[in-house]
Amino acid sequence: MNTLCVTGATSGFGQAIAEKFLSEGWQVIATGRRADRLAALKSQWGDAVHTAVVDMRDETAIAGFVAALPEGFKRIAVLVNNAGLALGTSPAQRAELAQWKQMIDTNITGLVTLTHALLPSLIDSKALIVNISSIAATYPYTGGNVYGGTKAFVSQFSLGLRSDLHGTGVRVTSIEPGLAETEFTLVRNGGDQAASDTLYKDAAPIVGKDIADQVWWLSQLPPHLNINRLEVMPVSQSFAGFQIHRG
Ligand code: NDP
Ligand code: 8X3
Repeated sequence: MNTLCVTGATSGFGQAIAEKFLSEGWQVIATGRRADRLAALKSQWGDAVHTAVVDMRDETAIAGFVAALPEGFKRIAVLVNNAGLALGTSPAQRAELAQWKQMIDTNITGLVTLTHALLPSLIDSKALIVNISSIAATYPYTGGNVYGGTKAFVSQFSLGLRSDLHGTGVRVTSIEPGLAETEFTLVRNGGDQAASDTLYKDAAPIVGKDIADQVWWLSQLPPHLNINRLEVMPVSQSFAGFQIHRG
């Protein structure tokens, strides 16, 4: 049976990706910090899912998680590095350093730590690695500062991995979504549900299922094809101009 490993499977994209692959008959390794959400997934899907509480900022926890993968879940066909977050919307000069560090520790350090630990086995299984980046990797916006920087890293690291893994059969894709209604904005704004609702209101944003369907499509491509990056926006979202300060 094919196995998917997805980080940050307790909500949003990660949960939708886990559920999509489970519903298609795959085995899934699902991680996150919230044990109750992982327990709910486990109780619904039983032996098809292996859950593990892993804080992506904790290198020891990541190593322990990889070492403790059950025998039947060791051969991973698709790794989705999804766990991540944005914190704050303030411009750099008013941002909190602790929030910047948490984004870097999660979105960059955690992602590369897990990838590094799994790489020998991913090469062995000629796996597909999907890294969840963002449109913020390419398009700057006020208040996006470090979050955008972490996602630029994810996109560039994905291309670098492709280069390094040349000839191994491993495929690497970065998905770069735009406006998507998950718990992302709730987290970014410290639990402010009204701020989240306002952002997505009447915008027909991307939802978790949309990205899960893209990951599924990637997993079903013939093994000679690699999608390097996949930039996805809702139709309601497009581009604005540069800002000019006068005087
Ligand atoms: P959610 O907040 O709904 O999901 C984020 C997931 O990441 C949760 O499962 C959360 O689990 C997990 N996570 C966060 N921090 C940690 C940590 N320290 N250790 C382990 N897991 C962690 O948001 P999304 O589904 O939207 O976000 C998923 C990815 O998509 C992120 O990388 C985000 O940057 C990216 N993205 C989101 C977009 C959007 O507009 N929604 C657009 C583009 C990209 P838990 O809290 O249980 O640990
Ligand atoms: C999330 C998309 O535009 O809020 O990565 O940065 S955006």
